[in-house]
Amino acid sequence: MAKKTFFCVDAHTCGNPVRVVAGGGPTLVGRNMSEKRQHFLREFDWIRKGLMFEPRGHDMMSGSILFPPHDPQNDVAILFIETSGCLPMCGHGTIGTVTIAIEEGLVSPKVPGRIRLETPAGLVEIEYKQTGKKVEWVRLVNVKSYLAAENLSVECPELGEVFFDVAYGGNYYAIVDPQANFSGVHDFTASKIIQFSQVVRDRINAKYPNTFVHPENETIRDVSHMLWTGDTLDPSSSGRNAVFYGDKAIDRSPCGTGTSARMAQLYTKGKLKIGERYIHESFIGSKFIGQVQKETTLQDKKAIIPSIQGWAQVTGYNYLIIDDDDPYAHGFQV
Ligand code: PYC
Repeated sequence: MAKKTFFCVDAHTCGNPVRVVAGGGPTLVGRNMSEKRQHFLREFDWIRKGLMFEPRGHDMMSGSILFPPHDPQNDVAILFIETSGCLPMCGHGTIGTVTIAIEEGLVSPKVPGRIRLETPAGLVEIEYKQTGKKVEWVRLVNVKSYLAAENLSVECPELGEVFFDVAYGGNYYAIVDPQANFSGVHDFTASKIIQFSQVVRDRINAKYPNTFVHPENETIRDVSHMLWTGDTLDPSSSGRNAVFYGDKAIDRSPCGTGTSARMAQLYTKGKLKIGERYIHESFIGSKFIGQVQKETTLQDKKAIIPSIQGWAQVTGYNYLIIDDDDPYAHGFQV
């Protein structure tokens, strides 16, 4: 019989959960966070399942584990854990983790107000504003993001032929804009979007195998997320989305990697300029401020460096137990 205890600090970023494992995490082997992510998936995925799925978590649960940096110039390294797996990069997870790490004293940045964060997808540079104990906002400069494909289609029950673009912002997103058979997220419930997304994402990956592979890291591959767009709730916002991830989740935040992918798509199509702010609304109406920092290249592809700004709120402390005697030690999904 084995019983493992994890000390977790919980928060939400603009409504979406973030659970940072501050005690009880594993020791991982690897020269960088991409290699450590592979080690975690091989040997420690039970920790993710136990802490993210019911009965300790839920469909939207998402979190992280912090590690020492591999390059002494950097402050900290991160592994993202989620119901969907271990993401290469997670924007809302970064904003929530930085808020927790600073407010709870888990990280001491070399330069106050700035953090150099090693993620499995690459280095992410962060700025944050702290007043007293409270972190008011976090802005991250994300990994290179690019439009990978335009105007592809698959068939979806009820909707018929659905057209989409694919863009990378730390994960690969199929972006579905309003079109003949889809009027926009404003006309659909979250459960309808989940129902469509489950089928559409499977069909995309079956129809376009080995197509969406990161040019510099082949462990990052395939469409993992769907981003459906539509009319904003607040007329001053630039766009609204419903981002589907895992098997049943709609992001409650505007989604950092999704906003990065969206800005890469719009920039490449000439619909967004360098320096222009992109206020992105989530399905529940919470907002991130996105911006295209500059144009760059990713091998032979036109790419952007996006930044994302948002806020998070700590919600509690949790000692969670994963006991081998518990039939649901490693979680379940219904
Ligand atoms: O903010 O990048 C993000 C994210 C990915 C999945 C859920 N949120």
